[in-house]
Amino acid sequence: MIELHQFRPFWGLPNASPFCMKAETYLRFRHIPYKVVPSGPRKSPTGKIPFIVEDGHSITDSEAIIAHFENRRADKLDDGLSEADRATAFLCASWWKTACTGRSPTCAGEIRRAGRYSSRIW
Ligand SMILES: N[C@@H](CCC(=O)N[C@@H](CS)C(=O)NCC(=O)O)C(=O)O
Repeated sequence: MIELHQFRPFWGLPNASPFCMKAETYLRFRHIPYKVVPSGPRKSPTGKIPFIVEDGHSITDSEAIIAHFENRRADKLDDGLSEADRATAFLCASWWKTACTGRSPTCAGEIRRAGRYSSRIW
């Protein structure tokens, strides 16, 4: 069984960490069996959570966790999305990461990168 190491539920949310919530939402969406192990950054190999442990191997970073499972699948998460939808999804994900890490108050770079996905809307 895959172990998902993350914070306990908090503030009425499944998780106060957007990264933990993202990883858990992905596992639920893909119907991948897992069990939550309440944890914290100090227990993580990289000092950040979430991380998973599968067959004794750990994977940290929500993006790496998702990529780990997506690489095993023929059907991809964004199959069926239009170019415009892909661009919007990319923009939202990029903005959210920027907002969470507090790196930049603007989305200019993300908008330009999203533009590469869809010449029709940018
Ligand atoms: N890029 C990582 C970010 C994970 C992250 O920043 N987690 C925070 C909790 S929301 C953390 O563990 N912070 C501890 C620290 O930075 O010391 C991911 O997507 O999983």
